[in-house]
Amino acid sequence: MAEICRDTPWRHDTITLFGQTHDVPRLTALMGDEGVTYRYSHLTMNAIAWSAPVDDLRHRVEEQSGTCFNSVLLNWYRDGRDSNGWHADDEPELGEEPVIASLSLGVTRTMRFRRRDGEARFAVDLADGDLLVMRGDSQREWVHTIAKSARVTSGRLNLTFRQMGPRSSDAAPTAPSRHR
Ligand SMILES: O=C(O)CCC(=O)C(=O)O
Ligand SMILES: [Mn+2]
Repeated sequence: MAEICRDTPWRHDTITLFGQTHDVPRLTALMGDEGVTYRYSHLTMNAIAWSAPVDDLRHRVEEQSGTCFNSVLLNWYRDGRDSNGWHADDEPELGEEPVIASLSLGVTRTMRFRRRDGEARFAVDLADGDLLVMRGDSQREWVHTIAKSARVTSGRLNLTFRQMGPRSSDAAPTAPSRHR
C-alpha cells in the first residue's frame, strides 16, 4: 500500500454537477491496458500504464475471482473525511452485468449497499486485504457508498478492477458487441 500510494500520480479532480463545482473527496488514478478510457460524472480518465505492484495485484485478483481485467480505478481515502458518494458502476463501457473486483488495503471502512427500489440495504466492513467481488445485478439493482467517518484517522487504498470495453457510440460499426 505504501509503495502504491507513494508512486502513483494521483489526480485530485473537481466535478461539476447541476452547475456546482466540487472537489472529488478522495484521490484517484486509472491504470490499464493502452487505450482504455473511462467516463463518469462528466470526467474522462485515460488509463496510465500499469505499475509493477498494481499489475502484480491484478494477476492475483484475476486468479481469485476467475475474471480478466484490463483496468483498475484506484481510490485513496486519506482519512475519514474522504468518501465516495452513492453510485453504481453502470457506465456503458462496463457492459450489462460487469464483474468488479474490489481490493481494500489499510484502515477498515464501511461500504453500504442499498437497492434502488429501497427494498433492502446492508453494509460490509472492508478490512486490510479484503476482496469484494460484485457481479450479476449488483450495479443495475443496487447503489453503494463509502461514507465519511469521524473516527477514521488513517488511510485506505481501494482498487476496483474492471473490464472496460468501448462505449457502443464510440465503437467501430463492425464491432460485434460492447462486451469485450
Ligand atoms: O472504496 C471502495 O471500496 C469503493 C470504490 C468504488 O465504489 C468505486 O471506485 O467505484
Ligand atoms: Mn463503485
